Amino acid sequence: MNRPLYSIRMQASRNGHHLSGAERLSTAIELEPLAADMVQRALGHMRGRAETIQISIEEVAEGQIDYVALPDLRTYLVDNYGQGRQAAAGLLCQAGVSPLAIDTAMAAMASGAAPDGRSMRGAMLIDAVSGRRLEPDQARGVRVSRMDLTEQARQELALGLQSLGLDNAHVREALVLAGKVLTTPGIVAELCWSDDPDYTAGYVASAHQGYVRFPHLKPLGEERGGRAFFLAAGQHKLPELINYLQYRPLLFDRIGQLNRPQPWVVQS
Ligand code: PML
Ligand code: MG
Repeated sequence: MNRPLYSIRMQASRNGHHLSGAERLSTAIELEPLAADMVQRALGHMRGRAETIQISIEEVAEGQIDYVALPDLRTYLVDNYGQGRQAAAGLLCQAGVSPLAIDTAMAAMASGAAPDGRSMRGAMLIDAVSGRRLEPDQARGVRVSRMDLTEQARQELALGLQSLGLDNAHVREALVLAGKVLTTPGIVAELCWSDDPDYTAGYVASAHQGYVRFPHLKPLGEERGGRAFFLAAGQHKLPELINYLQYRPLLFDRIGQLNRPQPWVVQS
């Protein structure tokens, strides 16, 4: 990639509520088309046209960029969101998250994790054992930004996802975001399901399992969704952790294994 790189971020809202967001790292020449795409996305969102769109662009210092590999991707086919959530809970448990913390996250995401019962703009931070919520602002949550793919990794990922019928913005962007979350010191796992009513998929991500998707983690038509990052118990260095998620620039220059979907086998 040519230098310098810029962080470009979009945040759109309607009626004072979060609608859509996007974040990329880009060269100067790509900034204008990217900004135009982001505006289009905010104006054409299926949950309504954005009333407020904020785009911010900041140069990223070259020496700060880390280069890493994306996690492996796996899809387990489940019959419905009930089975999906059970399967997701099983994987989170294996990653060291307690049943209490899993329940806290799923209950909050299902009922709207923000105080007004809507989805949060960013992620919840949850102690992986006590289930205590730790994000300083429970309306906003913590947003992850300043991460992207190198051009070559972007092309490889698009080709690989195409061959699985999965090359859409939800998958590409969530995989990159989860990839950064998994490099964050102090985070043991992530749970996410979409807040877009027509998109029922979600995933669990952890260092050992990689990015594990389920086509159903919520009912069709449901707008409540979001993200929970589970923090290693009792080792909360919140300012450092939040600073890393928001500001540490990360470029993925290698993709992981992209596995064919397989049926979820119910564990007895
Ligand atoms: C979102 O875009 O709202 C989150 C999507 C999470 C699942 C993406 C996938 O299908 O892997
Ligand atoms: Mg969304």
